[in-house]
Amino acid sequence: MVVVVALLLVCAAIASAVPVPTHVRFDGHQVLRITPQTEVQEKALQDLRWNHTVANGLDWWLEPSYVGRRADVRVPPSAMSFVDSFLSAAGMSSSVMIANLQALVEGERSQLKAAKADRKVGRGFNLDEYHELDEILNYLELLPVEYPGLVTLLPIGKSYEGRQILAVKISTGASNTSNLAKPAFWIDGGIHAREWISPATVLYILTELLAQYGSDPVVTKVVNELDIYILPVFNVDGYVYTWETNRMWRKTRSPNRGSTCVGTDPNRNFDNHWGEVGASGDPCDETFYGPSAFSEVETRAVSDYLKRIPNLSAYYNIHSYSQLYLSPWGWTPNRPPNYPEHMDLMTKSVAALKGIYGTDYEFGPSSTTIYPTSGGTDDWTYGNLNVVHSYCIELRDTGKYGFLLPVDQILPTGSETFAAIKVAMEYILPQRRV
Ligand code: 0X9
Ligand code: ZN
Repeated sequence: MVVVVALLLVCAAIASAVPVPTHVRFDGHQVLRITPQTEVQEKALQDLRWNHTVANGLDWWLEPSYVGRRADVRVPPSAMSFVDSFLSAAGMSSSVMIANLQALVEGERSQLKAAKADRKVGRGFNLDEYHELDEILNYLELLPVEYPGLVTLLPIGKSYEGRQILAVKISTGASNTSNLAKPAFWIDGGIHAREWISPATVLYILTELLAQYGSDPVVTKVVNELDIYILPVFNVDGYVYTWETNRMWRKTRSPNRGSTCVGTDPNRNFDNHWGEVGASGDPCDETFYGPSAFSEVETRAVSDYLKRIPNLSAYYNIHSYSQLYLSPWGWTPNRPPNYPEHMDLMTKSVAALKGIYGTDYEFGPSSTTIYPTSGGTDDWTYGNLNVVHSYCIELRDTGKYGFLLPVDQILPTGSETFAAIKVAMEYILPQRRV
């Protein structure tokens, strides 16, 4: 009896010492949509964005840009009256996209729980679910066993918190028709932690490329003729943090000197026009560009790896949401030298995407199609590595669920995006057939 009681006490002591992660709550947080109708309103919205965001705890799900273009912002209850009066002073109205974010977060969590219970009875890795980082890494590690001679694991580096940044390479081996390496095609997902549909879609693409190799003629051709590099989760620490603590986390998880705010936006941390337009110097802002270009161990690891890939011919950086297909530049509205080719590839790729379920995507250069940004991955691969076909895709949806895209949209998003990517893969082949 004494032993049992003592054991219980020891267990209780251990349990109390191990912190149970508590989830950040979003009770009463609303996501509002605001569309400026005049240039004066556009300026007022920029003022709200760049001068009142951190103080009011605003979180821009879709940054403000131009007259007639929507912007989405998460507003905590404490900031609601400030935002209301700010908008009415500028003669602007808003519509409610999400009335209570906490309800959506809880709905997602109970769905995840049910899916996890199902998996325990042996359903394995399912493409129609969102997965925790461990499950994704375990899945990747099995691929070279399942597809020997086709898949190799690429340990790109370690994150700030020491996690593996793991990519895979799909390749049938060296080209035997030329001395030049095959064209390399890179896709990464999960650079922004909360955009869960991004890793899910990248995993879909990876899986289908392997599953359809040898049966589908287009897949067989692109797999034979390209070296394909796939990194499903770029920002691993952030991704884990969205699962364990804060579903709305975006940035990395490295601390900032002189601030209690954590993290840098990895898509503002690349060394191309770093620290310029559409990025913040405030560590508490979601678009903090970091203390220096490539300050983040994750952006350093990925960029160092990209530099070493022979014949890198296409770079894809996958985000959500808004249904946009974006080409360089982000930092300037000026058209880059390859603008006609970019538009040609995007026209064909977006048409293939639409051909699956009729989903509409807008496309064009980042700066004018979404909003200006600097220090972005694709500007760096295009401008610094001369990767002509460097793109950023913003997946589903257009704002009904935003980052909380329901699981029943994972497979449709995967298959339409796969159609778009296959067209891009064929497009960059040396003997183009598209
Ligand atoms: O702001 C971003 O980093 C991207 N949007 S997101 O909502 N996923 O955060 C858009 C980036 C556009 N700029 C470039 N592609 N350079
Ligand atoms: Zn993003």
